[in-house]
Amino acid sequence: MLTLYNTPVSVYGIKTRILLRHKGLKREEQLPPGGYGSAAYKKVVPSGNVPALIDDGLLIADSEAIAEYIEERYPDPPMMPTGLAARAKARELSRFHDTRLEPEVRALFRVVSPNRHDAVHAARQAEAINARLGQLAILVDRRGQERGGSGPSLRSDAVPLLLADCGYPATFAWIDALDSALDLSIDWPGAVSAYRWMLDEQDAVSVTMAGYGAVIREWIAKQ
Ligand SMILES: N[C@@H](CCC(=O)N[C@@H](CS)C(=O)NCC(=O)O)C(=O)O
Repeated sequence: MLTLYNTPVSVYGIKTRILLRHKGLKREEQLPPGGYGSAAYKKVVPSGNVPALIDDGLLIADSEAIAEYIEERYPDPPMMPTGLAARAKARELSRFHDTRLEPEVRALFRVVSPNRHDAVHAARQAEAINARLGQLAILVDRRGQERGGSGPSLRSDAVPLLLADCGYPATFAWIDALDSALDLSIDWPGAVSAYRWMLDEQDAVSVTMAGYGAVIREWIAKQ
């Protein structure tokens, strides 16, 4: 049995839950003692962040490290394509989520409270998110190969869901919720909407994401 330190609202926690569900791996979830970033939790996970996974006594923090470990330790069903180029492009897609798109979304958390409303910051982040969605459209649109898009086919019947896909559903849900709360005028490129629908058709995504919109709205209402 795997142990996952997680909080219900964590984007990277949802990313890891989707991965574990698709792999058919059972987990026991624990809230970080004292909350994430607390001294008590840092005694267990030195960086203090969630998610963190314990497998057979081995503790791993960071969702990317967890994902790559799980893929090597539990290779069935595979969640990486075959071939050097496709594997490299899959890693690129995964890093794009964690280092490009999601940080622009997270930057809105501090202005979501009506008491801390900042229209200039919200407008700047909306522009940044729209720019990132435009870049993502190129990455997920296979026709965009010559412009740096995915190029080699990443998905197949044997690999319908990639490690790289698992972060996106939660971030897309946050964009929807923040767009409603802050009126951001988000533009969803057609290729990103098609990618999103394709992900939603995966059981691991639809089952894991059920109820997450309500968790986000509750978090926003509490700010
Ligand atoms: N790159 C990390 C990011 C994880 C992350 O930012 N987690 C947030 C919750 S969604 C967190 O733990 N924040 C508290 C902290 O970093 O101290 C990963 O992929 O796991």
